[in-house]
Amino acid sequence: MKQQTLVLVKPDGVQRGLIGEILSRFERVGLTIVACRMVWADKDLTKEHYHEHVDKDFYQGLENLLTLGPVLALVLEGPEAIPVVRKMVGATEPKSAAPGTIRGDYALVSYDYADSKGIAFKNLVHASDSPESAEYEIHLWFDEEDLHSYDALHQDHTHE
Ligand code: FUP
Repeated sequence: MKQQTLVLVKPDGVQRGLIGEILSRFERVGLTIVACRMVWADKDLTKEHYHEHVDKDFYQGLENLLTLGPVLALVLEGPEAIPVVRKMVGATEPKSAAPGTIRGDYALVSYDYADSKGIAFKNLVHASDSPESAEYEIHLWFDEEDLHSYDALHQDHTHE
């Protein structure tokens, strides 16, 4: 089942110069990039994106983090892309994210540490967690006409 999923390389990932490292991992497993856009999110877009978290204690920190600088917004496509990308991104808390995942390899902060400082933690990437959130998030960050589905040359070997 082919799926599309929304990924954000968040401002911490962009400012650390990790766009290339992160994108190459997604390309390497055989996912295709069907849309890509650099966006400096404002508070309204951040609220819409993280609408589930607006009432949480950590929301202000999360908003500060997402609006700190531009993000790279991407739509990735492939068979079961939503769970595959979540697996590659790793657990929400970098301290617990397994080595080999993006968060586990490039970040380290824990819930306790972030809470003690009153900050949201910098975990580099966002990835949609369900078909419903992917549908909502893709159309929040992109217009339908910006999505370009195509056949990758390696498709025969990765998923056909
Ligand atoms: P995820 O789907 O893994 O990005 O995680 P969530 O949707 O649960 O959380 C969204 C963002 O809020 C995470 F990227 C990190 C941040 N967060 C905190 O900073 N502190 C918390 O206690 C929980 C989440």
